Amino acid sequence: MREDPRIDFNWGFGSPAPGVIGADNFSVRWTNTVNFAPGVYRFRATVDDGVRVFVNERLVIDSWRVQAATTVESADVALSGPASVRVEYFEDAGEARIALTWFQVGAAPPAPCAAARRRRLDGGVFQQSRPGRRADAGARRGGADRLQLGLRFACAGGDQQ
Ligand SMILES: [Ca+2]
Repeated sequence: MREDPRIDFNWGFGSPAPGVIGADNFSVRWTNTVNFAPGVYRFRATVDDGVRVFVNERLVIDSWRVQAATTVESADVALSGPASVRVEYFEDAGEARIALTWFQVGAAPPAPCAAARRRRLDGGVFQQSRPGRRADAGARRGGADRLQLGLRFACAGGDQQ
């Protein structure tokens, strides 16, 4: 195990760990949790030979083959907050190289329940907070949280709060 600050290696005909790993026929797996600002991202890998990239366990780049240096890009991936990123790499023979970057290509898409949330806000979410269990909980935490309680309620069934 070792830590690399970034994935950007050009080992050429050499080994990633001389004396430990040979120059050919090896594989590497990097894992990390990355905190993404809400947005739409693309992942890009330049690789010789094969690479697979998983984001939140979803395969976003699949180029698992023997090949000369090739640049491959994922489709758009919507992310918000921490996401697991796993990169699997293998070298068959000859030159070895792997670089991974990602970049934002757009603003965050609306959450699944964002429209419902807006409707609820327009309709006066504060009226949801009449005396009762939820209102009591909100009152203890202050007005802002009372609004949040209403939002959570509005989004019940969605996968975002
Ligand atoms: Ca190679």
